[in-house]
Amino acid sequence: MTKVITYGTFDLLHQGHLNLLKRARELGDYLIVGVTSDSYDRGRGKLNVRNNVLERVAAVRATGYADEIIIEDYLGQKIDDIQKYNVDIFAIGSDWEGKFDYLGEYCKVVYLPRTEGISSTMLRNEGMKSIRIGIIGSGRIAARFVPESKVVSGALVTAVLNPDPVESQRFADSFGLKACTDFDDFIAEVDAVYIASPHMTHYDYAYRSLSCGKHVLCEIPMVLQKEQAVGLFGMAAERGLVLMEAGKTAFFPAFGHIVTLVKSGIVGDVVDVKTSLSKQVLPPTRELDYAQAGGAMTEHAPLNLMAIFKLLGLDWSGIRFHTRMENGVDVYTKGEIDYPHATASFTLGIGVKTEGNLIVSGTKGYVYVPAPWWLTDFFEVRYEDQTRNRKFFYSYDGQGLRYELQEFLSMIVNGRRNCYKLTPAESIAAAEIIEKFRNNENVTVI
Ligand code: C2G
Repeated sequence: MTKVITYGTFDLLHQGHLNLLKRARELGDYLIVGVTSDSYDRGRGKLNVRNNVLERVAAVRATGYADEIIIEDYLGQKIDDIQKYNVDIFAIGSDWEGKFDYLGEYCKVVYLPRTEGISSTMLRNEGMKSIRIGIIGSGRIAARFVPESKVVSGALVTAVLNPDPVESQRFADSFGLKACTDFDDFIAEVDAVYIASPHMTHYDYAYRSLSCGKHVLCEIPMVLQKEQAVGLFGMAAERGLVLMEAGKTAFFPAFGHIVTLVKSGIVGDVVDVKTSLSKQVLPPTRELDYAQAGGAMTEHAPLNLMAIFKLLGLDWSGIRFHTRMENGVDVYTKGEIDYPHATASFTLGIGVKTEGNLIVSGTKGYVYVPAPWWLTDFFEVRYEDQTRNRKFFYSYDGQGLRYELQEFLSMIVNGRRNCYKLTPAESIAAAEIIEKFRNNENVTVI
């Protein structure tokens, strides 16, 4: 009996897939189809897959060509499968020509002709008009955002707003965008906005954009007061718009895995979460400017609080801060948060250097995420018995901003209005804690 194996995502199953499966089946007597898992696809940069793995497996089964269906979940699995299932032929479409020659050591490799004129990407884009995105602000993060947007299907950055005409034009020229200096001209050009302007301008821009019926993705910290956050999320809900805080790490593949592993009890009950993040900056810069709400808290608290909230929830009861101030700006702040059955702390610096790791301590073991934890692609679960330690790697692509944008777009396009990766309640709680600090509540100056 000749056994054939082939792999694919098989999203929005189409004639090209059918032809491929039929030809693969005809190469032998028994066809195994490896359907990629959702997390494996995300890991290899396929961010826009529409059908989930169960739907894709069902679609492949319905073709009648597969004698057996398996799930492909990790890099290198093909070699394992070929040996495990005693496969004679590995078949794949000719768009992969040459890429799988290395499997020739284990079985015969056949590249089958690809069907021209049809693809999942084409079907995904069909009837879907691009979402025109305007960027408010033209600084460092805005410049990183534009290239990232190119890999998210349906995203089209078209305009930039900066009241300074020279800045606006410079940014627009470097990315081929329309330069705007007036909000009304700008907002008329777009379906959604990405707010990447200085902190103090976020609320006003978000409010005005939502008032004009536009979806909003807003950089951290979204706002500096709880009531402002409550107001904006209320407004978005009332108008059926998406409002999302761009806490990038919350959308990283590895961070999502840490949360799900911890929730499933891999370290037992969580008793402590400790996060730290420092980025030293030199004057003159916005981060060190009191008038622009600079400081370690406004700069770094949102991501660190996000991690604490995701791991311990929102039923915290108290918070204390210790801080070092220079020229009215906190260059170092340590916060301690009380939970009914746990403790949490964050250590943030812009004028002080600390280690930048994340440690989740539990009754059975702990998760260690090395610096820079907020750009997570690796973490380790450690136990008293070191032989049980496990390391996990989940790479992210590019600058990592594509994941938050992909979620934002997916919510808009699919009419979904809830996002579990970073919820409104979590963003509101972050704003509340930043506000407490700025109001000097429980702050000890050191
Ligand atoms: N295919 C085809 N003709 C098309 C489109 C796709 O023959 N018009 C083939 C592909 O070449 C592949 C299979 O259909 O053999 C599945 O394609 P995808 O769903 O795009 O999956 P892919 O990303 O190619 O997965 O481990 C996964 C594999 O490496 C490939």
